[in-house]
Amino acid sequence: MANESVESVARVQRLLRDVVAPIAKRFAFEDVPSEGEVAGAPCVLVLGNHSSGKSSFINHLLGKTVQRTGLAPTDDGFTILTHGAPEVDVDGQALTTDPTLPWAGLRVFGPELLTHLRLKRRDCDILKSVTLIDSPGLIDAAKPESERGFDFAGVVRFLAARADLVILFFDPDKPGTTGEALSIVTQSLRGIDHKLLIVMNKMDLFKSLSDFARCYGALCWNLGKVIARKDLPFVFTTYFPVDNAVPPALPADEFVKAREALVREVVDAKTRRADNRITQLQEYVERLLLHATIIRHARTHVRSLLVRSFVSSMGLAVLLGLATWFTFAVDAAWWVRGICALGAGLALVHGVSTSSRLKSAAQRDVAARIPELFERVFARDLLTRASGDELRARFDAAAPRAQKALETLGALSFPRFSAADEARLRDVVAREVPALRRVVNG
Ligand SMILES: Nc1nc2c(ncn2[C@@H]2O[C@H](COP(=O)(O)OP(=O)(O)OP(=O)(O)O)[C@@H](O)[C@H]2O)c(=O)[nH]1
Ligand SMILES: [Mg+2]
Repeated sequence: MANESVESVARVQRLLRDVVAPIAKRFAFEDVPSEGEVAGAPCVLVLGNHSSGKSSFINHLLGKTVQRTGLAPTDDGFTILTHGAPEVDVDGQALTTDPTLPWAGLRVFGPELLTHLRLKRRDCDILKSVTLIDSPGLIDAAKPESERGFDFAGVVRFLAARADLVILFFDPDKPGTTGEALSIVTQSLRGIDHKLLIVMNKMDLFKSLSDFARCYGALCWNLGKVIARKDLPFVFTTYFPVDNAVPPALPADEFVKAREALVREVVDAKTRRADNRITQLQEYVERLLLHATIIRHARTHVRSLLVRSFVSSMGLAVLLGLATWFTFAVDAAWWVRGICALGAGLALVHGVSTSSRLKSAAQRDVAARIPELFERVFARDLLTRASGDELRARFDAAAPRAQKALETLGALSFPRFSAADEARLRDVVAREVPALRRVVNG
């Protein structure tokens, strides 16, 4: 790696450790990417429909059969392929507890994922420059977490955020119509267009040009519905030579060129690495800023509710207290004095007990009102910013975590999100990130 890239990766690590991590911790935000993750080898994540040829593609890259392939669903887990000898397989438990490996962050997805996760160390040339990740096939309906056993969309989001290249496979059988493929593109791959490559595989299966055109059109149509861009990304139309396949009916030259271009993209993933680490830092800080801002407003909302209720119930107690004092001053009848004193006492008790009840109710309530708060607080930005959609997408990604933090810990348990902390984070995005990009891109 060029010196500039090494320096910038080290700078990203320092910023995450010294500036960003302490603020993330204060606001119960996700852990910052570990130093191992930031410094780890370039990584390519392969996703796609069940049986679309992901494992065949990986075997093609490796130059030998490492991954099992077949028409029945063959992979129900994630396989990380890295370089090394001797060739060993490491299970999910071991690979997420090994401090020398950058995968400890996957433990948050629970033990069920660990049984669907393995690492294969193989002595293949391409693995010297990239780590490859094979994944379970996407299926017709987005399965709920209970069926997959772990948060599949979350794991894909986690891996995609760390990958330098994400390759999404489709095949003529299901050109983008799979429920899970569409939901993965909308939920987990949002905001990573810059490193997303789309592949339409098994071109050798087409018998005629019209079949090809219909399938290609269907894929673009379906992607157009979920990719929030004016222009569609380039689609690599290709096929991989597999055993017992009949020769392609359509002229194959362009498909072979696309295959070679795709392989080149994988080999060159390392050139994207420093840039992706900077993007990862930027996106993390932007998400954290939004998370802390949501908590700040939730906290202010709860506090002002409490202050208002306290002032109104205490106002009554103070008023009745003054009235009691007055009745004593004018030496009113004993029963008038008694009623006033009793009223003041009751108002005081009521005020104190209401505010403690209100405190827990308001904290529960504000967690559910986050979307409403967001619309109110960011109303101007959502209307006037060219990137209003982006802000909304970032909110959609940040809201569940903020909601959970507020529900479990309560808005009042968080410290104030100070102007100094906010300025520190904004400085990373506005000054440090562009400076790092200038160093990397020359
Ligand atoms: N004709 C043809 N067959 C292919 C091509 N790529 C893969 N296949 C075949 O399609 C079947 C599925 O391929 P896999 O590589 O196992 O697909 P996968 O995406 O890994 O499938 P899952 O792991 O089950 O999601 C296998 O029988 C492959 O031999 C291709 O380009 N053309
Ligand atoms: Mg497979």
